[in-house]
Amino acid sequence: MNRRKTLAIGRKVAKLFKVLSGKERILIISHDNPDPDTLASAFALRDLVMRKLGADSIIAFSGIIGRAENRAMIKHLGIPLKRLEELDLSKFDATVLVDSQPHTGKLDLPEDIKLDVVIDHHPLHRESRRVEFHDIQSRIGATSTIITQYLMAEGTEIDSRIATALLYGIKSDTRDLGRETSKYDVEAYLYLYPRANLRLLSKIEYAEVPVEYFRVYEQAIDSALTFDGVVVSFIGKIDNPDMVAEMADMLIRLEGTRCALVGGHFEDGIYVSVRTKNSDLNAGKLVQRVIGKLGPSGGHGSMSAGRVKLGSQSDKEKESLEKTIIRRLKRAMKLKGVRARKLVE
Ligand SMILES: [Mn+2]
Repeated sequence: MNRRKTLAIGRKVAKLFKVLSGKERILIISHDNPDPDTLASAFALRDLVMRKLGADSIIAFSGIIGRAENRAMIKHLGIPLKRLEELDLSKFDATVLVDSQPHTGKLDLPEDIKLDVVIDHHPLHRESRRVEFHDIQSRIGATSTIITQYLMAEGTEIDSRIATALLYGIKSDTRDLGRETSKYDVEAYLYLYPRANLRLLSKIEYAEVPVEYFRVYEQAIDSALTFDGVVVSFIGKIDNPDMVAEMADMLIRLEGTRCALVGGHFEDGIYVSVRTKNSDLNAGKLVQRVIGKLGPSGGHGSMSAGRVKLGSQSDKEKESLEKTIIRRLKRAMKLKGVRARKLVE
């Protein structure tokens, strides 16, 4: 970072500290079903407020930590987490949200919660402007980059576990700096790299997976249908909602594919994940057209997600919802009349 940028970020951090000063117990909330970027951001921010302000701080999440890599990250880096629903929120005097914003598809916050700080890299939601400290930078590839900038401006040494977490947060959100990456992500990455524990990073990235993982892989491939550059797969019941994103990441790699959509049933919803390859195809807008009023949705340029809320529908009705999703996707992708083919016969 050049001197001017460092100064500007230094002022921003000073404002953050001002908003949080005197607060004794700070709650940091990740988005639901937390991914590496939200976990790393929360972990680093917790360390920062504890060191600088002497505050007590807890990281809380809702949902499930599904991916084997994410579980390995928590274990190897020692990220302390609590379940949001088990906490008495009245015991905290400040609340921080990282890598998400209120009323987005990625987050089901308790109604009465008041946010003091929001730090995120998704498109700005109007409501975030009302939060006393909001730092929303949609051109940046990862919230971990924003937090790394705070640490760079601070200029103090970074603990290697925190550097490893932030490095992995950037790596996973930007797919190794290859997707939606700004020069600031590259800069933060290079700053963190020599400070990170690469042996632990490798243990996280190549974490062991349970046999269930391969079952879902088989299901995703077996159910996949292709429509002229678009791949769709509904993978049935899943034991963690991250699997739809993971399978969409896998299917978008198919040669000649512009868009991949994967859906799976988890608890009371159909979770949907969308990936696009061309920059003229916005995955966030696409998922909104597909999900519409069926539930919350949102995302970035090339990756997005949504959730269709289910009530007590029969299996048949659930199947017809999946058909609706496919029909809307075909309409949005101008594929009317194109017949489906099985990906693998
Ligand atoms: Mn993120």
